[in-house]
Amino acid sequence: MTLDMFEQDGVNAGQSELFGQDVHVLRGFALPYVNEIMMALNHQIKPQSPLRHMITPGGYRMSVAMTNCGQRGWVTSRSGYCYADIDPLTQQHWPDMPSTFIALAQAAANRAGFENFIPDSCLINEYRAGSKMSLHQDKDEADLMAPIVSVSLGVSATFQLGGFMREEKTVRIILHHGDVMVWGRADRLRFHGILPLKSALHSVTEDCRINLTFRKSL
Ligand code: MD3
Ligand code: FE
Repeated sequence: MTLDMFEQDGVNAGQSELFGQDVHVLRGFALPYVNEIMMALNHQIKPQSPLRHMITPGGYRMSVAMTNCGQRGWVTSRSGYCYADIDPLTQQHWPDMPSTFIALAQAAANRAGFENFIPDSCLINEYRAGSKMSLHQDKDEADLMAPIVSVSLGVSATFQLGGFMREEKTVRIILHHGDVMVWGRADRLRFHGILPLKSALHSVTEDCRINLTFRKSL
């Protein structure tokens, strides 16, 4: 077990990096929101719609544990993936999207030049040592003009940003606690993934990485 370099959290806060035309990395942008996010996750969202390992259409158990909040949630099962109004685990609506989540997603989108972003879905991904997300495209959303905003919390991870075909070469971007990515327009359909998470500890999330992905699903 290594100690994630949490003493470095925020050293690059306020910096903004641009990859390609429309992939923005806003370093440390979420730091002011972390306490409220963790409170909402632990006391509101996870108790109501617990994290679970979903099954892919191919029959594999995802190594990332997931849940959602907001009007719709992204789900996968043997019968395919989709956005669903009802949590298949609880048979209830997903937990409400906390107002601080919406405020963070909108502020990040505005900073990256995407006005009027109103997410109706927030996917919550929990990575533990070894969890990964293979290269894929996000293309289950009806409106491919809307951006996507993703928030990284806890243990750092290596993000892979590829091209528009799986075979194209990828660049690696390390995402730290508090970093926010916003992408859309020309880069909306790029392949991307997360390399297997290293075993590490972080003062806020202990042994995991949490990613919030805000989308407009309809
Ligand atoms: C796509 N999650 O849930 S989001 C997902 O960190 C997912 O959990 C990852 O991919 C995670 O579908 C990464 C971040 C992301 C960032 C930049 C992109 C996806 C991107 C740029 C272009 C296309
Ligand atoms: Fe994705």
